[in-house]
Amino acid sequence: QSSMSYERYTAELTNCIIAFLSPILPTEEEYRIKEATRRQLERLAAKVSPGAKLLAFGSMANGFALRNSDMDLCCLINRSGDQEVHPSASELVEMLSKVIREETDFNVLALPKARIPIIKISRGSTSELPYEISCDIGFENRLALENTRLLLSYAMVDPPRLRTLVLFLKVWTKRRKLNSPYTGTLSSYGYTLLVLFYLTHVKRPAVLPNLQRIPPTRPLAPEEVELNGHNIYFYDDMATLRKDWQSQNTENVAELLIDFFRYFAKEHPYSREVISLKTETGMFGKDAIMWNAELCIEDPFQHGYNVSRTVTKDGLYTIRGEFIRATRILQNRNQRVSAQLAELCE
Ligand code: 3AT
Ligand code: MG
Repeated sequence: QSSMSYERYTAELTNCIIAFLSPILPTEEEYRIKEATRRQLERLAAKVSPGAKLLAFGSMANGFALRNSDMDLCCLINRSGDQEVHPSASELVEMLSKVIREETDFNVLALPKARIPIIKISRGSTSELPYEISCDIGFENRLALENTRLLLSYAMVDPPRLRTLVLFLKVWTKRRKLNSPYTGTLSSYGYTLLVLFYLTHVKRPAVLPNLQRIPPTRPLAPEEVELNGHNIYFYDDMATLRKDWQSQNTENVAELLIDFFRYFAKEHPYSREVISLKTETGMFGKDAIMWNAELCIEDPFQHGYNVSRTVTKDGLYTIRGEFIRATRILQNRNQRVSAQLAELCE
């Protein structure tokens, strides 16, 4: 096939992907209702601990949300007050879940004994409020707020391509049942890191710069560099970056998606390398002790922490099988692009 027809094909597939996503993005109204819910819960948290804040993280805060995605909330306790002793996360879970039960109509599940104590709340949709709410409240999870800000900053560097790719992969992984860390596959956060790795470190010319390796242009306060012993620095002056950094890569979303599937189907050295966004090359060699999991993706901030530790041997086999299937479907040009997308997400 000539390159012209490939160009036309990928342009058409790109449009089709954008059209496919548009009806499943959250509406303004959904954002408003979720924000109102956050504020309602924040008022209740302040009753339990004066000055407490409830901040959104995850997809509702980083620009990678689909319609009806869960809300991830993080409760930050005001520690500047004069109280000597602060309640533990488990105690906060007990206290706040009680107040939420008493004062709202949410279903509340408190998990004070979990490794990371959280409150899960939910409410079905009603005729007045046609939105389901499903929300996790955690405590003092400041690293999650920072990695949310990192993802948001990447989303702002190249909104059309990165956002479209991540959103499409989210739909695809959910429809193909590859998005369940509890049963051996990978979380949305993990897939998002794969896309960032691919766009920053695999694709040439790179689509994204490595924000964690661009030197700061102003003096930094200590709390911008370190959090609980983790280096959380990344370049976040997006106004300047958008002037200074222009990707030389002109590929469209479909070309990038096809090559993403091909790379993770056939090329990625799963058994040898750890993916690590913050490094110069995006990878370092596995060692037998720390990095012995099937799939290794180091968290951008938590040194030595494998985001994909939930992925089992079977899980990775399934995921790779799906990358191969996707590559095959997108190679079959006898189908219309809309039919390709439908088959891909069947
Ligand atoms: P959905 O739209 O809910 O599918 P999401 O973007 O909200 O996707 P997740 O629900 O997977 O992503 O995760 C929400 C946030 O929780 C993202 C990140 O700040 C934190 N997080 C999730 N998984 C991990 C992990 N394994 N390690 C560290 N942080 C994590
Ligand atoms: Mg989420």
